[in-house]
Amino acid sequence: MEDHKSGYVNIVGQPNVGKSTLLNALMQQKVSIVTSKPQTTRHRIITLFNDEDFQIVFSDSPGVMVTPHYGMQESMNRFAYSSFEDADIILFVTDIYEKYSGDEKLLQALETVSCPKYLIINKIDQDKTDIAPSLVEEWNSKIHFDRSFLISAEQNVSVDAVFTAIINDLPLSPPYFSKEDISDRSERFFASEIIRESIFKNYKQEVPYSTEVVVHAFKEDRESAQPLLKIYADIYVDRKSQKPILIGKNGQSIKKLGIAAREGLEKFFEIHVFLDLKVKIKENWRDDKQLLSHFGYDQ
Ligand SMILES: Nc1nc2c(ncn2[C@@H]2O[C@H](COP(=O)(O)OP(=O)(O)OP(=O)(O)O)[C@@H](O)[C@H]2O)c(=O)[nH]1
Ligand SMILES: [Mg+2]
Repeated sequence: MEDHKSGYVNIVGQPNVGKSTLLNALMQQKVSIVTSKPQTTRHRIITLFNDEDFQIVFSDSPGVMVTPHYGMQESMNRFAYSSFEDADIILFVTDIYEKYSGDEKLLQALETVSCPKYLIINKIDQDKTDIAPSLVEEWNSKIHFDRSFLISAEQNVSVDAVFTAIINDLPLSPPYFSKEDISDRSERFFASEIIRESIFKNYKQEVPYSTEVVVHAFKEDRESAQPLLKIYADIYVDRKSQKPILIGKNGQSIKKLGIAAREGLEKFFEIHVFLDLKVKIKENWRDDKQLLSHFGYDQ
């Protein structure tokens, strides 16, 4: 136990750069939802990589925003910035499309944090003009990073090098969590995230951003001949006009959503799933303190 290593490895960066994709690649399994839209991740999600000699406490976080518009986004930013407070190692993820950021608050947080920090330039699989090395230089001329990596989280390029560096830099410490655990989040949370991922993938414009998913019943049906997980979830929208959009003509859209979400849930929980989705309206929930707290956006 004296040689045991453990610590918080916190993934931070701007929206859509591939933070959650990197987390999944490091964990070697899907734990965080990924979509092509920015602001997919809304909470800090702790997941554990357990081994006999070490426990990595990974933390995924929302992408930091310069100007949050809703109470919900302010909370997301608070969650993101809290990642600087308990980090043993910071993974700052950016991609080949993002130039040195003008987000002073983010840069200052990166500069002042004293733990090892890695610069991770992602999506090099799309780097047709070989711009990545100059980006490493540019970022390092502004902030001192302890290590720099060019990776493709999606195609698993050099993710192993990041993992090896983490093990090397992880402090000596007993484990923070039970080695039986894989996350600090409940199965209901993961279920609601997987449903939300399908909403992000199936709807356009404002709809994904104005929805919240709450799983209110989650139970394994042991009576049925085949093991079956029953999940009942409410989808909250923040304007009346969005309910018919979610449901679609003759219920076509929500049916399509249900099929996609069920597939994602079955893959994650490795069991047949019955999914019941209801759409409810909570006007302006994204700015309603009480509802935000109810939906888990306070800290
Ligand atoms: N080509 C390419 N695309 C990637 C790579 N990594 C992530 N992506 C894509 O980039 C998009 C955003 O990925 P996410 O992992 O959701 O990004 P994120 O930083 O967690 O985003 P937020 O949660 O919104 O802050 C998705 O469409 C991913 O498929 C990569 O290495 N190469
Ligand atoms: Mg994310």
